[in-house]
Amino acid sequence: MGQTVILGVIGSDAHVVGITILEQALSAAGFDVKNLGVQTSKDEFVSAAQKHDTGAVLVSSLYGHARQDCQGLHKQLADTECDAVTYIGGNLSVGQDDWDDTREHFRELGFNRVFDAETDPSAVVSALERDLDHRTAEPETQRVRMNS
Ligand code: B12
Repeated sequence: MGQTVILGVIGSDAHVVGITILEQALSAAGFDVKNLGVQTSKDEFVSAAQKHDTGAVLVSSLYGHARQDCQGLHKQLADTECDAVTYIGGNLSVGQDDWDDTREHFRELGFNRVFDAETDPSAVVSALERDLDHRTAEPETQRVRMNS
């Protein structure tokens, strides 16, 4: 089993399709995904991160309230001495805000990486593999049958 990754949709947000796709992609890549589902509070992210001694906390938000919902999350994680990498992704602002400003805002909140709504799940897998130095199991060496 690979490293544990916590995944969930923060706040009152009920958009479930994105995290379902991410869960499938991350599980297929060998991560042990704990999907907290939609409408997950900050406290639930923090206690799940603590309980599973997770390598990464992945926060999803689609409905436009991410800025408010994520306030204080990193302080709560730090208070529990959680050193997981944190990513956020989805539709992170209301309307057509400038993406550079949006990314900068979430970096300032403490997120290690910020992903937009066009994110391909394979990009998330690659980033996590790099950040967690995640190594997928070596494929079994094929035995070569020697003909006598
Ligand atoms: C389907 C949908 C709904 C469904 C959700 C059904 C369900 N249970 O999932 C329903 C009808 C319930 C709904 C409700 C609402 N919705 Co809606 N919804 C959508 C819609 C059309 C598609 C979302 C979707 O499933 N996309 C497909 C998945 C695969 O993509 P994704 O979610 O974006 O996820 C990908 C990436 O974003 C990224 N990603 C996502 N999360 C994360 C996390 C991490 C860590 C990473 C790395 C990547 C990542 O990777 C995913 C895979 O590629 C979008 C518009 C759109 N085209 O995106 C609006 C949209 C998200 N909804 C919107 C709104 C406003 C609402 C409501 C507030 C409307 C209302 N007034 O009631 C409510 C909110 C209800 C709530 N409490 O959440 C707005 C948000 C606007 C904003 N942010 O500025 C959008 C953008 C529509 C719009 N253009 O206005 N919605």
